[in-house]
Amino acid sequence: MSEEIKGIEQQEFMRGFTRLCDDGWLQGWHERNGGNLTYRMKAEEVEACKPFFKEPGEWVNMGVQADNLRSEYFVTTGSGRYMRNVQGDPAHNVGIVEINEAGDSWRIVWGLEDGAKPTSEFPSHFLNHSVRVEATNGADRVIYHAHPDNVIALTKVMPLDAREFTRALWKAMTECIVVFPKGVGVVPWMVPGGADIAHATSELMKTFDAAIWAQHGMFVSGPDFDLTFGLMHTIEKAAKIHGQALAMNNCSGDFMNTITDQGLRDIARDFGLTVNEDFLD
Ligand code: 2HA
Ligand code: ZN
Repeated sequence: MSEEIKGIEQQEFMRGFTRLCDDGWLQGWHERNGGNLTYRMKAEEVEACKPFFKEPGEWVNMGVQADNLRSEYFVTTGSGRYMRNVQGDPAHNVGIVEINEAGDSWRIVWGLEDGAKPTSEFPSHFLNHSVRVEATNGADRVIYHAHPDNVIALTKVMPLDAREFTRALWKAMTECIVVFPKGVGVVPWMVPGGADIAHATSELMKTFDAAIWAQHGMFVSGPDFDLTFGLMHTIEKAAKIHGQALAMNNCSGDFMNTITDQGLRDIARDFGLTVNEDFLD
C-alpha cells in the first residue's frame, strides 16, 4: 500500500495553525477581521507542501527587510479575512508565502484564494519573526496578534509602562511569572498596520515574547502553537483577574492580599527561572 499523501490542509502544522485561529475566535478575541497569525515553516514542511503549491503570484515588496528570513516560507492569515472562518475553509482564509532572496518581498504559493493578501500586519509579523529568530536562536516560529478584552481594558486605566503591567500581571496569578519570566512590553497607542508600529514592537520583542498594544490588543511569540496560544491566554486571564480585583477594591491596586516580591523571587528560585530583575523591587 502506498503511503498516505497528505494535502496541505491535512499537514500537522496547518492543523495546529487553523486550530489556534479557532481557539482565539472561541475566546472572543477576534471580532470581525480582528487579529492575525503567522508561522515560519520548517524545511521539511515546505518540502512536503511543494507538490501542492500553485503557480506563484507576483513578488510584493514589504517595506521592511530581514537578512535572517531570506527565502523562508510563512503561513499567514489573510488581510480582511475572519479568524472565525479559518478552520472551515483554510484555503480562502490563510495562505503560504515565500520570501525572496533579498528578504524584502513575498509571493503567494498556496491559498489566499480569490484575491486575498497576507495580513495587513505582515510587516510587523515579519520584523518580529526576524527579531525572535535572533533572540531564540531560531526556536520561535509563531507570531500571534489578538484583541483580548481584558488586556485592552487595562490599557485604559493603567500607566502604559512595561514594569507596571508586568508586576500587576505577575501578582494576579501565581504561575504567571513561570509563563512569562521576562515580563511583557507595552507599545503606546499607534496607527496599526504600518512600519512604525512594526519597528516599535520589534524593539520590545528583543527582550520580551509578549507586547501589549495600547487600546488595541497584544502581540506574542513562541516556538509552537500550544505555547504561543498559552502565553496569550495566560496574560489575558491575569489581566481579567487584575481588572476584577481592582473593581472589587474600589479601583485601588492596594489589595488586602497579594504576592510579595519575595514570593516572586522564591518562585523564580524554585522553578529555575531567569526573571527580569528590573521588574522586581
Ligand atoms: O487583522 O487586528 O491589527 C486586523 C488587525 C490589525
Ligand atoms: Zn489588531
